[in-house]
Amino acid sequence: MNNFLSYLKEGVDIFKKNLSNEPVRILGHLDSDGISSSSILIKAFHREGIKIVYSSHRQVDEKIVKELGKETYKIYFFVDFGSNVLKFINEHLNGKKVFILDHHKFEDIKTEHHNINQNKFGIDDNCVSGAGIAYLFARCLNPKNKDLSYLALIGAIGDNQDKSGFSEINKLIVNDAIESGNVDIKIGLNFFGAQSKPLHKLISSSTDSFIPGITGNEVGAKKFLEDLGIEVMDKNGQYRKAFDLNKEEMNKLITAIMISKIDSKDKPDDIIGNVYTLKKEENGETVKDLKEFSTLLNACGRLNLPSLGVGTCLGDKNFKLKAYELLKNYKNEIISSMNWIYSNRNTENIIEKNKLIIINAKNNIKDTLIGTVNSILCKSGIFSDGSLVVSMAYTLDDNIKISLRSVNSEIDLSSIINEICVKLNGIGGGHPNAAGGLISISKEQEFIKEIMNKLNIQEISN
Ligand SMILES: [Mn+2]
Repeated sequence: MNNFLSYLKEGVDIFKKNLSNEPVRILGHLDSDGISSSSILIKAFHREGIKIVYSSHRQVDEKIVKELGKETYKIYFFVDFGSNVLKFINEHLNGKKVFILDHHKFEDIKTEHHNINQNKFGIDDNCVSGAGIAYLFARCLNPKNKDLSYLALIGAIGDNQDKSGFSEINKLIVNDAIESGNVDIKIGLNFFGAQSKPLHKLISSSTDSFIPGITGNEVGAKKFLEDLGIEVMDKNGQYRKAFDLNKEEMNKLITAIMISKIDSKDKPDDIIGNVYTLKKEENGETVKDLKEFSTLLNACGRLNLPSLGVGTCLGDKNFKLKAYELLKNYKNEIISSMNWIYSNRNTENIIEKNKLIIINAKNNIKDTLIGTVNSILCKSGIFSDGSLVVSMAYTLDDNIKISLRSVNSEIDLSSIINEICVKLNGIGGGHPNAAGGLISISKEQEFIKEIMNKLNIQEISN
């Protein structure tokens, strides 16, 4: 890790040397990690009086890099992506200073530019997020930026890096977040929505963890709480939330949930974990809980309004309220997408063969939501362990966006999707446990055939 940090410092020094009065160009990925990464740089540069021009993108490819080459900026930042287009950066951004702050695996190509990526130093892409690298860059630029560490945690949570506890570089960032006094870390219920959902809804709507009699059953959840002697409503007739419970009630609830999960396959302690909250926010604010904050940013990105996310990260109240409104729409879109899937099982749109599930949503699910929907689906408990779920949706420009997730399988999804998509003249990649790709709509049937072949072979060999 120290080698990585000294390499990063070299990059910061070169950046400082090359600064002028001209604006710095920042490009960021469109997801929660990309938006928090960009916000960190924007805030840090603002503090130094550095002007910026920012845009965000679903992915970066040769076309975008080529366009950038025509712009007159001298310094470019790629955050949470860019390591996949090193070749094109070499080709089209010659003579400019380019800083790539990315954590994805990449093909190591010689470059004059500054590819600041922990993979170079043998550190896995799960140990730090794009926002984490952007944060370390900012902190090195000015120690004052330590107060932005919470944004790095939001990025890491957005990339699911907290699932089995933060490691390596992320741990260092957690320490900064504690030291800066912004973030509170407590062991608590590991369910999504602790700030925004009433308690009975919180425990019944969890897709991370299945609790018999409670998951998907609000009435059951209410009864469960009442049986424990935990009031569902307060004296004013308002539904209580997790933070309204006293310590004794919370302990009782956690124990009872663990007991009811004893026979299930997931580890009972999945339901408790670190809960990260922002001290300065009021209870009940969506952005108080870093998990919910991260989802808010994802919603802004997926619905193509990343600036609302950046505004929220920078602390702008109006942007935040607009982002909340957007989050509502986002949830409704996801719910109707899930409903489409449930009502299309056993039709030609969904193939279910052994442990392979192929969902061809065509125009019925937004391409920007297909990955999220797929993730929720894999956590919902409807498919058995070891299942691989491929979801496909049409894009506006006649391509198909593909998402590949598994239900607790160790198979490297990223290499599977890469191999097939490249064979079909498309692109594919991602992480071992969450991968995706893009192919032309003309390859729809060919893709389905290829993936069926490929995964059946995988299944036998595993
Ligand atoms: Mn990322």
